[in-house]
Amino acid sequence: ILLAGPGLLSGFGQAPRKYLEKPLVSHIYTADPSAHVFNGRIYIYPSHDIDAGVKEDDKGSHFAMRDYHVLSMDKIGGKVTDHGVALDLKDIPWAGRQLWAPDAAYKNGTYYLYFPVKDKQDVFRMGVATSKSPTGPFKAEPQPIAGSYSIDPAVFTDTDGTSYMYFGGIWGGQLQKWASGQYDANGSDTDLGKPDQPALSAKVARLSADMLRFDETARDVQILDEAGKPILAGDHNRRFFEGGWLHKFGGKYYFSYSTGDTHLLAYAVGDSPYGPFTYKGVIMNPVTGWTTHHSIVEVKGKWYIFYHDVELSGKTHLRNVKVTELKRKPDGTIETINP
Ligand code: FUB
Repeated sequence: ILLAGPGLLSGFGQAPRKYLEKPLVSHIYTADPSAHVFNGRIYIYPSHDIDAGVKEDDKGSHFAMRDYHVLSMDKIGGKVTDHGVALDLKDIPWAGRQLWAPDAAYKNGTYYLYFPVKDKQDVFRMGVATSKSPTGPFKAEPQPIAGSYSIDPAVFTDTDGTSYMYFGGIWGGQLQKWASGQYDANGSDTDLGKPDQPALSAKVARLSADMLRFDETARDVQILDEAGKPILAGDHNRRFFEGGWLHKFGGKYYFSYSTGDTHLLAYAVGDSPYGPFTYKGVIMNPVTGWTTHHSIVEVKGKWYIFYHDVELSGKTHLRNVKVTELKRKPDGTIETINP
């Protein structure tokens, strides 16, 4: 965990940058911010952290969230509005527990909220809920998305209008339990224990035109090193852990993600939404707290990264969302942020 402030870290050859780095709200705990611009306004779809009194463990059982709030603001640095409960666990017919990191999308007059939650058998699935307003309330579909599993949905819509969902997370996110194609309840709670083998991949699936289904079986999001070889499972500084996000810049596809137990946000670049993606570096060094989870969005010609740390509480399961500017070098590579 890096304890230095931005003032101590400004001398690494980077141009001076303005860090906003204040919790966006402090009346509730928020995490996993997925930010979008809809009709010129910035909307943030975070997890709503609570202290549910569940003992901390490596499966993330203490992240026992029960609803979502949507936040919005008219500009970066502007007043943040909390629009109240947008979706409640009790209104999702198939859900058991743990509403984790959501994302949202818009198409043809409807807003879609995508969310991971454990079903009544304690298996993470992805759900979708709809609303005519970006702030909800959202109505959940009666069943999870068929073929979905694990956590951390991130929906990217390409310039041709095709939408894709990226998802997955190892350890408590259960991705490793699907390695055979079927859920293995007795599978590992961490990874496959094969450090010399290619790491487990995030998944991507094209969404149907109505945005409610997968249009194909989910594929691997391959991350390669500069030599074109898959990043290995033992390479904890570079392998995918959770919290994937896809954005497009300069005609290239940037897949960014959390490395989990090494607490980095890393990224890889490809020529197609399906990849493969070549590892390029670190977007953000560790924040205070165990997890970090981000989204990247363009607002009025500038790029921003939304992320979280635990400044307000000092507790790993009570997080607060923040935003800062994302800067690129002339070749399109991203400057590493020292939060
Ligand atoms: O908020 C619960 C989980 O913590 C998310 O799904 C992960 O990405 C991590 O941030």
